[in-house]
Amino acid sequence: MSSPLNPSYNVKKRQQLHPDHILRGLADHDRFVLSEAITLLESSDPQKRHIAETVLSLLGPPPAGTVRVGITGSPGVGKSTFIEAFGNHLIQMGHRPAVLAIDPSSIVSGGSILGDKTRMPSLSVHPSAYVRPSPSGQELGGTTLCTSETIRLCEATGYDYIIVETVGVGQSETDIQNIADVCLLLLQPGAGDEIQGLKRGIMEAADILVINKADTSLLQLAAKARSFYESVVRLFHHDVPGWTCPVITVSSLENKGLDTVFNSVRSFMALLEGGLLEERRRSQEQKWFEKKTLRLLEQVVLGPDMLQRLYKSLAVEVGSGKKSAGSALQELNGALLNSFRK
Ligand SMILES: Nc1nc2c(ncn2[C@@H]2O[C@H](COP(=O)(O)OP(=O)(O)OP(=O)(O)O)[C@@H](O)[C@H]2O)c(=O)[nH]1
Ligand SMILES: [Mg+2]
Repeated sequence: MSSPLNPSYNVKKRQQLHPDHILRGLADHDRFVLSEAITLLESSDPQKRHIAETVLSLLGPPPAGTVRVGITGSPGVGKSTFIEAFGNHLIQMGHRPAVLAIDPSSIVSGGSILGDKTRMPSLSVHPSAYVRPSPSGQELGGTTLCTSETIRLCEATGYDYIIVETVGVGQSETDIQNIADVCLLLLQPGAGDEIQGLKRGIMEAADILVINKADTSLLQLAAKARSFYESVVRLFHHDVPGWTCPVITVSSLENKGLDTVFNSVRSFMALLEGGLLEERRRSQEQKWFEKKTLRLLEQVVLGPDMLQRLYKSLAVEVGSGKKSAGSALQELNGALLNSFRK
């Protein structure tokens, strides 16, 4: 039905949803079109997703020289505040940062807080930057299933530093490794105990350790934390030959140490040049394909109503102790085989 207020609304909307319109907008560095494209990608409507996927398939290889930075760290360590400061530093150095903040959305309620934009007040309104909070949906890895495609859309719009902030580190923390070229792990002074809570995988996935909140008033504590983490880092072997994970003290609130982080990121990227970067991104693409395939299989297999209902009722029965997981699995397996035979 056309809008009684603006009869041309639907026509305009249709044009906006056309892949050509989106491709032109991205090439023109139009952030509104970028936002539209990401919304289509994240949509649960297969037709809308199809438009975004068509756009992606027409983009061609990513532009040279883009840097994908992953930021992890415990809740409250200062990831968003660091990104606000680091992003502004990047702009001063002539770059165009795009920030993808993955918001923890409740799997139970499906809600999302989407509060990170407000924690990056100057970056989110800066004409050279782009900040996009995305709900993490059902992904447990702290990244959304769409993130690597969203990165491609940002790169196509001319952003050259794509920064991804993940939710916490308690889940499948190493997931960020599958989308970023360089991973920064944020820590804070006086939290040596924090290391106990961090899983080995998180330390191994980190390319640069950043001790945030190293404010002027906390310099001594920060120096102690730094030497502690330097000794920890020596225990790990980094998979990029010639790289030792640096430990850098930073105060995001006082804008200190940001140039050191920037130089470290550049040194690391320089090491990846000459083959390693392509290799990393290809292997990430493969992992992303595998993940998407599993999601596709899930949709195809559990798509039919009858199987969906059976799966849900079996899950409840297993949860309430009425059935063992093994016998429920057998029942589901039988129903699946039956449905394929039909
Ligand atoms: N003193 C000091 N406080 C900081 C610094 N960076 C961040 N904070 C404070 O730490 C608190 C948490 O900061 P956020 O940036 O929201 O932390 P986060 O890691 O993004 O938090 P989540 O996204 O909720 O996991 C805020 O009150 C910040 O003001 C810093 O360099 N120094
Ligand atoms: Mg945050």
